[in-house]
Amino acid sequence: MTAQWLQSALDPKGPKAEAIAHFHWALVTVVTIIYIVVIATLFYVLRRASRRPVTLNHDSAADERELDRRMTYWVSGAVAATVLILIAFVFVDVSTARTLSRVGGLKPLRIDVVGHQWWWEVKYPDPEPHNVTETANEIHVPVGKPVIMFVSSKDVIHSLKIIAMRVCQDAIPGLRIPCWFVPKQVGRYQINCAQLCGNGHAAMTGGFLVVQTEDDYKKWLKSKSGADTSFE
Ligand SMILES: [Cu+2]
Repeated sequence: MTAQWLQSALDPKGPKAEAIAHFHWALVTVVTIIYIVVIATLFYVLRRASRRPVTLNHDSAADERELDRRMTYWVSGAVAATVLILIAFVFVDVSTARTLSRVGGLKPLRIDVVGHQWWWEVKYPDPEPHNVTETANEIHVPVGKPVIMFVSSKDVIHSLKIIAMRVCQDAIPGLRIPCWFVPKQVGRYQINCAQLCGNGHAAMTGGFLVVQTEDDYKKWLKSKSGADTSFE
């Protein structure tokens, strides 16, 4: 299994990533429609103005009043439409934020991820110390299960970024910051560091999130620790 050579933020592999992708496409769609309407109106007005015969009495008081009336009408309409669109976006924004803050499940898999110059340390905690599993640069998770990662750093500020899951969490020394995702598709997804963390920063793209079937995940965890891999 190889990693995708192109990491796309528009190719979501989990519900959190999907919520952000939907928000993105809603914004792009509305903004594109507004752009087309504005440009079409501009061309319409230019065309109309160029065809209108030049009259010498256009500055009469009656014409002025009519122009003022029309301008007030159009500007008021445009302002009202803008306010309505902005209010609609506030609702979409809040609903997306609610989706992002909700942990998808009561019993998520808990993983500790610690940034180092220049690699990721991954720990699978277990009440039995001898069952704690540790890996370097590979986060293995079962498909369809919610995962909470507690992100930290040993040295400088790093940022754990998994584009396919829309995870981007700063790793800060002294803090253990939770972030979550639910992987929806088996695969191997690149991990990046999104904070310039020293001259080996580029090497931190060597990490991968490996999403496996539950059986494969259990086999992998067992091969690493010999532990009972039930986390439900
Ligand atoms: Cu880094």
